[in-house]
Amino acid sequence: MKETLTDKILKAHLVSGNPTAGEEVTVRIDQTLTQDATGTMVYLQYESMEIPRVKTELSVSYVDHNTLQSGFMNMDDHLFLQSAAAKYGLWFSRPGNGICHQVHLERFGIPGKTLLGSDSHTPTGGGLGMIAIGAGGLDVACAMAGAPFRLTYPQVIGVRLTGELQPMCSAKDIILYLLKLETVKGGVGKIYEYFGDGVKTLSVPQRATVTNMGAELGATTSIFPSDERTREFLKLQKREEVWKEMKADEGAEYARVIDINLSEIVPYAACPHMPDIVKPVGELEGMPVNQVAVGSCTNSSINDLGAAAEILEGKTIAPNVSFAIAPGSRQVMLNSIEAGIFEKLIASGARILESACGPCIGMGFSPNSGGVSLRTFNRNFKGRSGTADASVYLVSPETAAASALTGVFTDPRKFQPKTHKDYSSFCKTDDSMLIPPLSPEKAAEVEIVKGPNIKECPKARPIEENLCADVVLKTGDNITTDHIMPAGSKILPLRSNIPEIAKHVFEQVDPEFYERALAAGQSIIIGGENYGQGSSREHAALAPMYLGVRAVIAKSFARIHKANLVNFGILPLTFANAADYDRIDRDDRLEMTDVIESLKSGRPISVVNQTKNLRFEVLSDLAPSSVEIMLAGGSLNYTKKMLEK
Ligand code: MIC
Ligand code: SF4
Repeated sequence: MKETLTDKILKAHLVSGNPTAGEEVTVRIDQTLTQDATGTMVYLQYESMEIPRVKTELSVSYVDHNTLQSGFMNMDDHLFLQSAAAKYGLWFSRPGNGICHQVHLERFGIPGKTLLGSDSHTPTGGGLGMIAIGAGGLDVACAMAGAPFRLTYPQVIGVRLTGELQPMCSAKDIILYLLKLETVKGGVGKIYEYFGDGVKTLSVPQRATVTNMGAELGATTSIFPSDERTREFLKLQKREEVWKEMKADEGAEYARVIDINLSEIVPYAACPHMPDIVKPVGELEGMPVNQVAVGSCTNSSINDLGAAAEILEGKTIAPNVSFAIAPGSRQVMLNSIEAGIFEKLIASGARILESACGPCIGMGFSPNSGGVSLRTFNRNFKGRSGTADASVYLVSPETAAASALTGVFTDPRKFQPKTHKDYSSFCKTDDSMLIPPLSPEKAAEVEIVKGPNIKECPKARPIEENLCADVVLKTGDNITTDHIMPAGSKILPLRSNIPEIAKHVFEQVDPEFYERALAAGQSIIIGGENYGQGSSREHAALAPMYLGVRAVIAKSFARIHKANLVNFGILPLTFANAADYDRIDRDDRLEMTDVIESLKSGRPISVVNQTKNLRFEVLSDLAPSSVEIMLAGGSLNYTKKMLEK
């Protein structure tokens, strides 16, 4: 049979199950990555499994999110993570070394391997021909402990690229165009596999921009073949020995094929407040801009900074614009200095930020009230920038730079710079901020350091046969994990302290949620379509669990969040008849009976709305193992038992 690249890699890693779209399978994980904001919980959970050393081929703990250290909490977390990495045999990427996805691509990714990361943009590794999947922290902890990763075998969508990008049009515009076509929920249960003649025209960092932001499609991941361009990239990274060719068989069958002619791609922008509200930049031209930022794991390679620098060379940004850049890694920063890119950017008026997530997650550089901010990032959810009423547009580095210069939304094709260089040969590697794993003997002596803000991870409860609880919140469609568990510089430092961070659950949606949920004791949330899209943060399940949320009934769920709900013992259910959504209100009392029986037999669960005296049915499409997890009281208990066996 002619196989897709996805099939080849997944089948080579298959541990159990039938590799057919929609079926549950488990796969072996070769590499893992964590970042600090999700990582503290990961290592607390790993610690409780009592496994002396990680069982993966390679695991890396990065610090890139919480690097704004106003107070002791963040640095305490960094030291905890450093000591846990030393104790359990991981690499540690020190704060300031760069964004996990950028550094992993440069220093660790290997074509054909599987990578599981506790961050939703882990699919960046797909740019190198890896199956790189974002997951909740607990799943990553389990993978480090040697457990295979459970996933629904995806549908493989082929994206055939032809033609070549035109000057000033960029990889970001390709993925924005795809988001326009497919929407933020179009990719649930799917892997986007790129193929065709156009592939070779894209460098690895360009491919990584596309696979990174494929996360916004809701996809399991995205992947490019590993070819001569991949070899070139790895050679520059002095890692050519890990290269191998990886591609789909000629004539492989995809569930569906999307054709994209790169020559027809124009500059696009995702408009407030969703990555799929995409318009050509031409339609937005002339709108005044207050702020511009180039960086994030989507667009912070040397060529991204170089493209911006070429537009700005010898000129000064508009007086109404504040312009910042955050290089993706120290390596990118050092090479950009050598290539003269930094000089051009600084001379044009750019503010230089640290190599970290920074403004992407609301860690500084928040826009002014009601401000318009153009960012080369991947998410523009309302309030994520730290300014509730700001309008954030997601654009390419070219559009960002052109608009910084003019002070208004500008199609970059108006600026054809004197030079248009490929800077990728500026590639001195820099591992000075990477600490390798210790030997098992030395690791055994390491003491794990925990500051006072690091509190134990609360435990899930097994589900019960009957559940009677109030609806504490009813939401609309596309609720993101940023709505459920906001981030930003004030809340992120509480990631290691669930009782404290729980006070902020749904804060922007309903400021009284916390008090009401606490008072209810146990409760149910009603959601619309694509509930829980966006980040992998398990805090969006953990903190509601801590507040007594026992079930979420929604029209549909995003993949990672649904898995996180199961991991922490919250039942994800969908309406058998979507119209029932309209017949429930906040504060209604719902009663479910025979829950366990129905889950096991796959029958719908019957729900009585006691307040309205109505009956309706909800469905659970949980695989048998997920039902087992719910019965065991969460994934940690379940995995411990499995590993003991
Ligand atoms: C994000 O981009 O939303 C984050 C912050 O990187 C998250 C992880 C987190 O919340 O810690 C993600 O994408 O998974
Ligand atoms: Fe960091 Fe932003 Fe990338 Fe998330 S999307 S990993 S916050 S740079």
